[in-house]
Amino acid sequence: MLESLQTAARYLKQAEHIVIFSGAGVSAESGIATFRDALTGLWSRFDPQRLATPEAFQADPELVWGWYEWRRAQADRVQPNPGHIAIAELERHVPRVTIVTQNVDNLHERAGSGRVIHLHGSIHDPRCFSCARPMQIPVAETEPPADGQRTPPPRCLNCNGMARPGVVWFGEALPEEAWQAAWQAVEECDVLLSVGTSAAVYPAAQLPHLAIEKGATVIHVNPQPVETRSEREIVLIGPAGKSLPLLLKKAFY
Ligand code: BV8
Ligand code: ZN
Repeated sequence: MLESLQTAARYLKQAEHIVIFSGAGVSAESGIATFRDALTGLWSRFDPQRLATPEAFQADPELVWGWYEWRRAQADRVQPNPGHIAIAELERHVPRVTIVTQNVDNLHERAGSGRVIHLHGSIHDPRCFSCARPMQIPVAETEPPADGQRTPPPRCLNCNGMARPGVVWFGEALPEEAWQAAWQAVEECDVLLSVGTSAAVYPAAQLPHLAIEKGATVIHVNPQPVETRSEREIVLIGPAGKSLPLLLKKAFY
């Protein structure tokens, strides 16, 4: 690990433009379960890939809306962790930093990161399922029960349609502008820091491969081993909340 940390720090120090490609793992130490663990209680018997779809919402809006409201309340209750904070601090040392997240929480923003590209939308931007009009829906005052509850989605004032979470469900296209901006940033970067993702979801998971193709160095930060295919990939095994502060210390202090 030490040798890879030193090598990674050297690339970070020389970088002009870094892309941080983050997944659910970067929010794990804040207490937000990763996508696959986000199904407890009421939802534990569901497969997330089946629940995070327009079909599931149309079949049972109260079940799906309840799941997202439980997750939204959880995201509001937790704090950014040292991993998010180290990522925000990078902007003080590297001329150009672009954050491309698969996450639907706003912990990068709350840690102080400037521009954050959300490939899979945001749980904080509900909108009307029918007319797509943004809807301001305060998070429930009362803490949702631990095992979650079915909740009828509020109705749109414009067309009486149901509120839906502002996330990209499986089978839905990624926001065009976000995808283009992410693709361009990855094409131009010197280093792509892939933090806390199993890179199992497409098209987002193409981005680290694009970085390698364009000659960048890819640094993976993950407690689990990551399979690599190029000698320009470095793996730092460990939780983001520990590895990222260490990496910045090595590179800039
Ligand atoms: C699309 C929002 C087309 C919702 C999410 C077959 C092959 C290839 C593709 C497909 C296929 N069948 C279907 C598809 C397409 C599908 C897809 O990729 N499916 C996969 C499962 C095979 N993709 C889509 O449907 C996409 N759309 O293709 O549209 C189209 C085009 C035009 C017109 C119409 C349609 C849309 C995908 C977006 C889905 N929405 N999120 C919600 O959150 O509820 S994805 C969701 O799952 C998360 O956002 C996350 O990105 C993803 C994975 O979740 P997790 O596994 O929890 O997180 P992650 O992968 O990041 O894993 C956690 C990692 O962290 C682990 O590696 C772990 O070791 C690590 N970790 C843990 N602790 C720590 C840590 N790391 C660091 N520190 C720690 N402390
Ligand atoms: Zn509407």
